[in-house]
Amino acid sequence: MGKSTVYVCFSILLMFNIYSSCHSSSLYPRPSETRQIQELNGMWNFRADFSPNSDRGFTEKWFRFPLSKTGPVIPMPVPSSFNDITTDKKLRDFTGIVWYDREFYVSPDWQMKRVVLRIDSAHYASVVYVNGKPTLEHIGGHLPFEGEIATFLNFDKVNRITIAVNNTLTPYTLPPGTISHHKNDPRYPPGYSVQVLQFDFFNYAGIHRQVRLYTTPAVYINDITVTTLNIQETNAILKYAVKVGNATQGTTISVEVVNKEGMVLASSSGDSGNIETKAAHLWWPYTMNTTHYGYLYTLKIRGKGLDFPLIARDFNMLKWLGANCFRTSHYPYAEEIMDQADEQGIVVIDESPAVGLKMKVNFCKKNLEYHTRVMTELVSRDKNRPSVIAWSVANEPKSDTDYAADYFQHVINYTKGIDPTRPVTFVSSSDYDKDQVAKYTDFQCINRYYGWYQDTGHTETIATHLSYDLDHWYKVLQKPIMVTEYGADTVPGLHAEPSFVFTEDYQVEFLKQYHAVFDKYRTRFLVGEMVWNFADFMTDQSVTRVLGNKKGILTRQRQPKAAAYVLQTRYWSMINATTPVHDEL
Ligand code: GCB
Repeated sequence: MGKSTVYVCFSILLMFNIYSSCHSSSLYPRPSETRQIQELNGMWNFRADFSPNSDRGFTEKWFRFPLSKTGPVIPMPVPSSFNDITTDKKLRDFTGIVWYDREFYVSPDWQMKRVVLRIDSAHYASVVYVNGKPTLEHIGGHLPFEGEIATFLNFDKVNRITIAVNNTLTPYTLPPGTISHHKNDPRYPPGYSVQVLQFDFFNYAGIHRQVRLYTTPAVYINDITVTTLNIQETNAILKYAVKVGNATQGTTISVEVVNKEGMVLASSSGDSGNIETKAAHLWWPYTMNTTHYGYLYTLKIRGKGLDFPLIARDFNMLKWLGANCFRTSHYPYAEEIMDQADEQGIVVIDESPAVGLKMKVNFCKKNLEYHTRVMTELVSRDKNRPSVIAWSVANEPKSDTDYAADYFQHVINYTKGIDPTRPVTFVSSSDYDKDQVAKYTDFQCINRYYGWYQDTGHTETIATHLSYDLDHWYKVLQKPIMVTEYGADTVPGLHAEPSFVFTEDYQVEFLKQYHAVFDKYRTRFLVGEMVWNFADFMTDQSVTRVLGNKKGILTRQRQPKAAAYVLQTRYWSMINATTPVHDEL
């Protein structure tokens, strides 16, 4: 009997009985005169459900009691991915449902307030119980969700929160995956099945980001949207819209524009309108000012398993390199990372988790609906961020098909509809003459691996390939183009002269070939270059990956390989030079 690949039969959505319940959240919790925050981060109790269909927890209703009463538990930090915490291989590679719980108290003062539970990200689908009662459900691993929980809380005794998280990826999840079953195959252990991924990073899972309670008054601000209508020197006209929850007839809304020092610059009233303000400063990347043009350069950083020291280190390294942009490949990053991009002047192309849409079934109607819902969640989370200059709806889908064209025409137009102020793109790995989706984007991103996956070892072919490619893409599209990936796997410390694949010398030579071509095109229609990758990262096990993807210019510990110095010299010389004009745009 051979290997068979079938779609996961215990669909996560069925198992959790979640079809439509989704409480997306747009305003990040911030303490104020009227809002208090209580963190639920820290060590939780944890157990993976290793039963054959990973459904014992639900059939035995583990959420009714403390997890420690229904079986063994281990301590698990929240936020984190559970995979790399223990030395248990079975847990690292686990596919199915894991359970978390912990106890907490809330102040009796909160009894009169709205209490909201917010989970910034749990991968992939979650059901949340408070004191044994189902409270929240969410599908999707990279965006926040929240809900009111006051009615479930005890104010005079301890509370328990239990969260079940299923990391199974199916053809109907974003990103999609399949489960390969080898049931009744004597060459495999009984019941053997394995998660098959359609993308190139480890499917880290668990409660990745912060879990918090916060309070609001009974009448509260639910959402705010701010767009800049016009700016003349330092006079700006801002358009705003405020959504109020539980508004009553007597509810009034006052709006103030406040600068960083807390000084009120302008004010208005009403739930929407325009405000004119003086002393406005346009947000610029730290590498640019008004005399510079928008050429962007750089890379991807890590977005899973929220880690403040790592975030700080990454932004230090971005600035050390002189990089001014990143794409959130291939899923939305933590809000704390986005805050740093806003604060520190780093441009972001904000990408959805739609990576690896390769099979026809991934483009079905159900997925299309879900994909637009994810875009809504992403846009509502990040719409007010000055650093976000564009939305990327997907990375490397099968864009050379008519079904992808129909699907993405819809997703791209939908995204433009919910945010008419920003360009929308997707990242293509197709050829210029085969791609059927690029015609719908505002600018086009392409990933290219000449001298690596193609003509491996032959850096002398890079210049001709790349020039040919860029010329033809531009001829067809007549719009700005960005190379969002180019790179070579490099094991730190490996050297060979003349260069050889996987050595630091090869990565340096390889990148220099690309840069020579970019320099010819960046005064024309090429609007950005992003090396793949900022740092090495973990992937599934495969014969092409040596403990992960090694295309980082930094190691996974964020130390430079030789190529990092090549990029540092390049980026800083661009910062210090008079910036090119895009003649053809
Ligand atoms: C790609 C993918 C990225 C991979 C990269 C590689 O085209 O977008 O996720 O990691 O290639 O190194 O193969």
